[in-house]
This record gives sequence, structure tokens and C-alpha cells, in this order.
Amino acid sequence: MTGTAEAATSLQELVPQPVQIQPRTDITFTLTASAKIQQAADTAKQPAELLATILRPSTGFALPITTEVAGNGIVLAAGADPKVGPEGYQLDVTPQQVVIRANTTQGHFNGVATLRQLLPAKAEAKTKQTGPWTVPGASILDHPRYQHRGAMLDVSRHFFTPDQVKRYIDQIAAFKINYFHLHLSDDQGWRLEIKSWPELTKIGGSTEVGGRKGNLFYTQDQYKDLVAHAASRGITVIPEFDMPGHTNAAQASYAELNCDGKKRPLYTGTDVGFSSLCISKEITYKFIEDVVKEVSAITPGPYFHIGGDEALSTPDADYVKFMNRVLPIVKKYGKTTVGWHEFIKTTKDTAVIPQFWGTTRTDANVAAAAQRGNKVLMSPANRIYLDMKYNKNTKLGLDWAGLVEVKDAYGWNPGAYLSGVGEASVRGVEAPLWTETLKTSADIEYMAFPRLAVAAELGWAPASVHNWDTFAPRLGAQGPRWKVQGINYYASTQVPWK
Ligand code: TNX
Repeated sequence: MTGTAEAATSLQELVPQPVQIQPRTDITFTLTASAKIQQAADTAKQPAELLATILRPSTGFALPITTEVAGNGIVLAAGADPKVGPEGYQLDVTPQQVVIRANTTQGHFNGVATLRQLLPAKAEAKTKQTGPWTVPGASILDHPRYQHRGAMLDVSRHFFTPDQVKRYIDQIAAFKINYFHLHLSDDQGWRLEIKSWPELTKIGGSTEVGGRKGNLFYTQDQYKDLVAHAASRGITVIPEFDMPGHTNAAQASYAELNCDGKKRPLYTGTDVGFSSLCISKEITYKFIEDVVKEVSAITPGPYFHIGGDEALSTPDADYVKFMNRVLPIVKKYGKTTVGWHEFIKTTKDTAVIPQFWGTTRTDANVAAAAQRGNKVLMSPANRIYLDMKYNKNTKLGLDWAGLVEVKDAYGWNPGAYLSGVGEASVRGVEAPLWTETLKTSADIEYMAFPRLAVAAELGWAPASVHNWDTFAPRLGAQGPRWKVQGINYYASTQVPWK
């Protein structure tokens, strides 16, 4: 009975909000011990496996994956209405089956994410729970507002182990995030093995903010495993190597990357803007080409993020010169450049992606790029930087862009925010998490939740449902799900937690 009562409301508790929900009060579906995950579309293999990974431990059911469609279970099928597009899905609840239809793997992942939220919160538990595993009757048709819903993690200021990164990837996947941006280098650390430049990790990956020592980097095999893990959750990894500033770790590793030919000392503080690669030396571009080449070869996704922010120690003319050399290198290795928005002043290439991180609502260079046809990724720091403190009492985080309570994070329209950058010029929304003050998974979770779910809502839900009063209870309904998973979320008093 309580299971049914709980399920009856889960249709109103989805984050992000789907495009269309038609409730069917005459029907409920209950997953039984003999249920099967019925994979009727080739594109649904990984989504079927993900669903099994989530539901087997909590239900204690065997949930075999079959290709036959018969009997109680979850059906993942092809043949969705073309209007769901490349990422959408339809979900129909019948008494014996929940049928998810999609035309792509991505669509199936997104349908699976919705189904998880329609089940009771305890479906997310890692240990066996008692049912019933009921889903309310409904027909849902859904597709995203934007093609890019992203999250970024800075593993440079503080290093996080592969398991910690996977934990965060699993958490963001539940909200239909489809890009995970890994900030892999900065002044304090170089975090990915580059075989042709081994000192980058040997020296540059040996410490972090605060001075802890260790092998604080990923081998290429570990990175490949992270990329594969993200893919198994429907997420594409975007690697970032920040340049020409934020490069002290590289400059500490190799003397030749400095104009004066002298290695820099390792840096474990939190200042920005003091480092720069040597723009006039040819070896700088050999170094960059080697990095782009090795990283591109182990990154199946189409994007490479070149940073480009806060190059305060690089004269403007040098910055332009530098980008004119680097952007063709990224292209040469088959990737599309993403960069913090400063870099867009150096190119008229409309295929590259400026990521806006400012705190103003006007930026002439970004507006001009949008005018030319570039699509802008929106990460305004005073809205969606997950490392900003919620209020003045928040112990973790920074406040340079302001205090960002949950309602502030929600209270902006990505498609009508930057002047000259309208809905059609927005590629999507990314929520970056910088880690100068964050050391543990609990720290990550406290800053990311609930605001990561806010970013997901802004990136996916139709603009027409944007309303704090209806969003806040849906967000509050995530509380029990996060509790079951042990996610250390910030229980903002603005949200009516369930
Ligand atoms: C600005 S945002 C930075 C980062 C810091 C962050 C802290 C951006 C592109 N650069 O280097 O970590 O602020 O909030």
C-alpha cells in the first residue's frame, strides 16, 4: 500500500521535468521476481546493462537481460516517434511491462534515467530492500531542450582517485547529464600520463593544493577505464588541458617550457594568473602537439578543451599568436575545440565552442561569435559554479562570484541570459566544480547537490516549465534518493525536502 502511494506521486517528482506526461490512473506496473530486462533494440545494450546494475542489488531479483519480449519486465525497444530526436524517448507503463522506446543508445539511457526516478527511492540502494517495486501508470514523451548538459570536475587542485571520479559520474548520470569535462591540468597538478613527456606526471603530478605528496595522476589505462565507465552511463568525456596560463605544473616538470629555461617550483597554493607557457619557443608547440596527439588517441569523444582562461601573464598579442598555433593542432587530431570564452576573440571558426564563465550579462566577443554562428556553452560563475558557497556560513567553497543559493542557481534562463546570445545560439549548460577547497567525495557531493540537479533541469526541461514554485518540490523529492545512496547533499532550507 505504501509502495503504491509512493509510486502514485513519483510522476510529479521527476528531475529534469519531461516534455509530456500523460498519467494513467487505471494502471500500475509492479516489477516481479521473475521480471526480465527485454532488450529488443541493438542500441539498448549498455542502457539495459546499466538498468540491471542499478536494480539487481536493491530488488534482489535476477533480472536477466533477454532479447525476447515477453512477460513481466522492462522493454527497451526501437521505434520511438521521430519527434523525440536523437536523445529523446517514450516511456509507456502497461500492467505487465514498462516499455521504453528510443531510436538511439542515448535515448535509451535517458529513458532508463526516468524509469529509475519512477521507481521507489530504495531502488537506488546497494543492498537488498523489500518491494513492492511499483511504477505509476503513464505515457511519457521526452526530449532535451539543449544537446549539451555538462558537469566539470577539477582533479588538478585536489586529485580524486578513479573510484571517486566514477562515483561522481554515476551521480550525474542519474540526471541525464551527457558530458563530463575533466579539468586535467592546472598550476597545482598535471593529472594524466603523457608517454612522450613522462616528467609531467612524475613531477607535475606529485602534489596538489595543501602539499600532499603521492602519485596523484591517472595512467592512460586508468583514463581509458574512466572514459569507458562514463560511456557505460551515456556520458562523453571532454578532457581539458588548460593553456597558455594555469600551466605551472608543466613548467615545474620541464625547464624547456619556460622562456628563461629554468624549471618553476611546484605550486600548492590557490592563486591564479601567474603562469604562462613560453609563446615564442617552438618546443611549446611540439609539447602541445604531443599532448593533443596522445590524449586524442584515447578519447573517443569529439571534443578537446584547451582552457584558455585567466591568461593574465600572457600579453594579449601573444595569446592570439598562441591560439593561432594551437587551434589547428586540435583540428589536426580530429577534435573540436572547446575553450573558456576568452579564446573566442582569437578565431572566426564557427565550429569551436566558447564556454562562457563570466559574471556579467554582456560579452562583446561571445555575442559576436554567436552572431557568426558559434554555439555557446553556458556556465555563468555567479549562477552555476558549483564551488561557490551557498551562503556566508558554508564552510567549503569560494565566494569570488558571489553566494549562490539553490534558488539563485535556478533563477536564470540560459537562452535569454547573455545579451546577443539567444536560445538558438546556446549549445547547453555546464556546471563546473573547482576543487581548491574540496578534498573528499563528501565535499564534492555537498557542493554539487542539489545544484547539479538544478543545472540538469535548466539544460533539459522545456523553457515553458521554468518556475521555482513547481520545481522546488520536485527537487525536494530527490532527498530520499540521495539519502539511500549516501550522497552528502546540502539540505537547503529553500527546498521542501521529502
Ligand atoms: C576561476 S573559471 C577559474 C578557475 C578557478 C575558479 C574558482 C575559470 C575558467 N577559471 O581557475 O578554479 O575560478 O572558482
